[in-house]
Amino acid sequence: MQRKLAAGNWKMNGTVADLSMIDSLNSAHPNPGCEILLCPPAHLLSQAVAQARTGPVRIGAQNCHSADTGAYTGDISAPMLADVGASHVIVGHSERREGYGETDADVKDKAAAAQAAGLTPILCIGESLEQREAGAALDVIRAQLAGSVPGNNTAETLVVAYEPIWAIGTGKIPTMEEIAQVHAVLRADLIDALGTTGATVPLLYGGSVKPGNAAGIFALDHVNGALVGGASLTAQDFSPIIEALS
Ligand code: G2H
Repeated sequence: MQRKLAAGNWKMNGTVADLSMIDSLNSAHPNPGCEILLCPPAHLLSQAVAQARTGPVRIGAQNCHSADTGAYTGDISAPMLADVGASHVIVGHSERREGYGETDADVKDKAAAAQAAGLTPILCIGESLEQREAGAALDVIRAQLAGSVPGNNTAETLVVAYEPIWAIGTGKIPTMEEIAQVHAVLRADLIDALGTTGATVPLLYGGSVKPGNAAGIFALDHVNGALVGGASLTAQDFSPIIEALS
């Protein structure tokens, strides 16, 4: 059985005042049927961790460097994130792959660094619209999975998120059949690569998940939760998504 995870990715949004959302989620979901994770920007992590302590909400980061320390101005390492109490870190989001040229090898190194620091990487993969229209979606995501998953994994130390790039922040989502097809292929590949661990690694869908479409997506086989962007910025939007998964 896979763990269920509702993960919010705030991207470059959020202020100290917005962290009050953590209190709202902690009181609204005292015993949730899924893990709840919020990934605010790095400057809010310490305070978010402190604020989350009284309930089930956990705090993750949006990126890490693959080195532990060094002359990397502006970067943050996985041990630093663990030091402030983060539990997860997103790696390989398409906004990092596209905007910062991160390759599968970079993502694999970051995921391995996260695991070595005791963090669970949420490893993102997904095809562009051009790749989907060319009929190459499955080949692209399978290659990204094969190239990005680090060597040593347990069901507790890896989460994979399928995020079609064209669905991110656009309000468009694939058909339920398309999501189900991709997740079935990813599950099979994870089992091939990781054996029994691959059967239990949580597989998330991400890309324009909203209160109105979450239940339909969560009903699909091999969908164990969601990586949510825009709809994770307020408790009003994120709570019903958590409830749909619980
Ligand atoms: C995809 C998702 C969060 P949104 O990037 O990872 O964002 O839900 O806004 O499409």
